[in-house]
Amino acid sequence: MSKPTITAFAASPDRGQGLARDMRVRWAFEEVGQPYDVRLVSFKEMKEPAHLGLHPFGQIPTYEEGNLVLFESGAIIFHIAERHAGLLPNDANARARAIGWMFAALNTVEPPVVELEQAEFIEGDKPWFKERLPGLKDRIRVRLTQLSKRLGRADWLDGAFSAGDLMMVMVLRRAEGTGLLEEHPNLVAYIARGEARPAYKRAFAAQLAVFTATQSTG
Ligand code: GTB
Repeated sequence: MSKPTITAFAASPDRGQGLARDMRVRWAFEEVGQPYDVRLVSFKEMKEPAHLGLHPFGQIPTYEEGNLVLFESGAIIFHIAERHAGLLPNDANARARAIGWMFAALNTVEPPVVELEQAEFIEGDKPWFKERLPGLKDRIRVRLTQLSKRLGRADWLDGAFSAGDLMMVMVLRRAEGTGLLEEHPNLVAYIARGEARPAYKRAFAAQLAVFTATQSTG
């Protein structure tokens, strides 16, 4: 495999908190020990033809490796996990379940979290937002409660750490600041277990370095 290149925000809107979706791809690379390059793109560049040729929706992250171009963090992590040991179990059924958790993170847990985030961003100053907020939070609360029950006292969602956990931890991190995670101490501990992994720490430091560099150079 030639060294892959991914794209990430040149100017991190989260100020280095590791919430943008290149963080999950960086973490996957670190878990499997695959070196990678990063090309930083501005918001303007993301909407220009060169980047749109890689990503039809003009977003990050993208993945380039030889002739292969991928977009969508889920597809990229699945690709990395398919080609390297360490993110998906060998047993066929366990592997299918781990992939199922990746989809659950992206399709079932992430949407209400993103909906709240976007509503705050787009409608936060509108008179109706205050009335909408409890409903938006309840939709997240339902999923967190169900997830918390399923996780119970286990370390990871289905046996050993997998790409399903990687994706779920990153999705849960996006709910930080809502006050909802704190209702489930086992989910808070689950996120902390993910963040304590050496691969996570290396990925976090790498994306933080982008923010730190842009700060120091103005
Ligand atoms: N479904 C796609 C995937 O999983 O790859 C979604 C990709 C996506 O939303 N990318 C975002 C993007 O490029 C960056 S991650 N946005 C620019 C655009 O659409 O024009 C989302 C994100 C952005 C900012 C923060 N933050 O500041 O905290 C967190 C997450």
